[in-house]
Amino acid sequence: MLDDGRNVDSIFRDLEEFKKMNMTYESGRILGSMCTKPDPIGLKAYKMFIETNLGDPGLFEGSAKMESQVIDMLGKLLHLDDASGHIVTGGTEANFMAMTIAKYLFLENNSGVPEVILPCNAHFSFKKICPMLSVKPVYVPLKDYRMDCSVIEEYITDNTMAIVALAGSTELGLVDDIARISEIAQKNRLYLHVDAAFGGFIIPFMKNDKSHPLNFDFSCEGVDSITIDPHKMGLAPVPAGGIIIRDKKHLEKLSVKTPYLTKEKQTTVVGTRTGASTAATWTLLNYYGKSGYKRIVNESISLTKYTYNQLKQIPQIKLTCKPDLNIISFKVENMDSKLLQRKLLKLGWRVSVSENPYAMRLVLMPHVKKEHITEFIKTLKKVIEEK
Ligand code: 0PR
Repeated sequence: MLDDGRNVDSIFRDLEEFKKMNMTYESGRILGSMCTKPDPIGLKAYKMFIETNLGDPGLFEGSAKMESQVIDMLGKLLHLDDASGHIVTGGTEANFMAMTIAKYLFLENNSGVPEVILPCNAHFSFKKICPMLSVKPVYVPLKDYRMDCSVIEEYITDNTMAIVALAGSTELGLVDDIARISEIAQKNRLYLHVDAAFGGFIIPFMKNDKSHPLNFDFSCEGVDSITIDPHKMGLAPVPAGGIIIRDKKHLEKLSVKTPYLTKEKQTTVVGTRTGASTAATWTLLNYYGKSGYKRIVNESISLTKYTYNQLKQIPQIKLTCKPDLNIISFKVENMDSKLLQRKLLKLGWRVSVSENPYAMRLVLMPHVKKEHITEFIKTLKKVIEEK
């Protein structure tokens, strides 16, 4: 740090330079991100509440009221009346809270090392959470890229504290058979957490496909908690994650006394935490309503179908699976995916490569429009043909 401060104009000139180094969502060239350009209405609300701290809610009672209304709205969206939960920093923190609750419940009646059963394709946040909580992860293999429900029970032991299932896997956007997993959890009296960090703001707004229903929420009676992130398909600015909990008593397991604050206790991991994310989410839920989100989601789903069909017509391309949501995975014959990724990057396109399966991954978020895809397909064909 300098001894004396600097001239504000020169600082902002530097800031402009830093900003130029960033990619922008508007360019339509970010094809591997689960975040998108924040909606301007949400952003306006975010800025309006930027100084608020939900860690001391007695000072910001309006913000605290908004948070409880957001949790109520998200609960109802997920078919749960009287939900409890919080707006948190993201999916990682939401999953962390759910796993902590499951561990505390387990320890009430057991003394062994707790185990959590989760699909092999669970998000890497669980690779952080399990060691932090000293919980043993037990990975269940996949069948057709989804958790293989037929073998889950083989992995249950006396030390199993919970099952985790996915509604929108990170790599392929696929949804596990939550209805069936919910029955398994109920039968074995196990805590069930659904990681719908990505799918939570998509599935409730999709047209229902009767031949392939995506039941994933609290309508499945065994589901105890759900991660649902506004900063993904909810269009809220980062950071905005959501944890929704069926049983109020479960959230209370996280309760810690905060004697000198304006409220007696906290049930979040983070102490000082912004009320801006809650304000943005509250605003967007009210502004769009179900019909607005349906429009946004269905535009992304239609573009996904269009892109899928375009890619299908390229003979060298092999698509991994039919998408459930707005993620497409593919390989190019005789071309390494990382090499293709680098070539596309040189041409200005940011595509990610998934590990399992090892393949190119496109996430069709709302900032991606048809004209970007047309341009991208043209570039992709050129790169493939140059080989
Ligand atoms: N659960 C699932 C299913 C996820 O996909 C993610 C993040 C998380 C939990 C964790 O959420 P937070 O990152 O909010 O803690 N999935 C994306 C991923 O890892 C996050 C992301 C978003 C990555 C934007 C890149 C990016 O540009 O791929």
